[in-house]
Amino acid sequence: MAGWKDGSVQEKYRLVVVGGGGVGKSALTIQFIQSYFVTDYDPTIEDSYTKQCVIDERPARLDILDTAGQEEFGAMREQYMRTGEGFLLVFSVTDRGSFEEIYKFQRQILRVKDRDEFPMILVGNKADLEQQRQVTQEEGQQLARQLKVTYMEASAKIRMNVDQAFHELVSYIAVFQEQECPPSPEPTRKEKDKSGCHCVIV
Ligand SMILES: Nc1nc2c(ncn2[C@@H]2O[C@H](COP(=O)(O)OP(=O)(O)OP(=O)(O)O)[C@@H](O)[C@H]2O)c(=O)[nH]1
Ligand SMILES: [Mg+2]
Repeated sequence: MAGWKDGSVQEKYRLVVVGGGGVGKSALTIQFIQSYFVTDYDPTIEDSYTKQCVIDERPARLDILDTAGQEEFGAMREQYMRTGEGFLLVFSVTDRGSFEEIYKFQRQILRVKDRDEFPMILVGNKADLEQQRQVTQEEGQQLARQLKVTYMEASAKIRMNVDQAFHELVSYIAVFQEQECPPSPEPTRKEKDKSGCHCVIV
């Protein structure tokens, strides 16, 4: 559910930014929240941010978790996957390895959520570095089709598709949550819920 138990009527969404080390998760998040580009690389352990915005003409509060890409900080992964309501799967178009890791992140999210589908967006970051590109746009699109998510190329540096990626994810979460059956008190509702949920938007 979007709402928390504080009585507020405002929609709240918990977004999680995942992907390999150095792909630009923090740079995208900080560009989105604070509108500047971080040039230094300071590996993240875990940072959270809040942003108020209007999405699909509705006020919303986004709680964004910027996670660790580096494996040694990956211990909290299952925990944030459990609480996240939508995920940005980020790789760098200049780093083939980060592209190949995406599948693993998606599998883990779906396993933790016990779902076949869940709100996610595939983001190919660092699209400004055309000369260093190791993943083509077609390959990104192909992977997205395979994962049943939308693909967006982005650049935290030139602020390309930054707002769009976050906003689009929130729209997917809203659609997904509307399609969900009314929340049941048991945390382990399974087959019934799954049947009605098709949140693929291409
Ligand atoms: N040219 C270019 N550089 C970028 C872009 N996004 C991030 N970078 C740079 O890439 C490096 C790593 O960026 P981070 O945002 O720290 O990467 P991260 O995914 O948060 O890394 P971890 O926290 O270790 O998981 C930094 O030096 C950034 O300035 C981009 O869109 N274009
Ligand atoms: Mg980071």
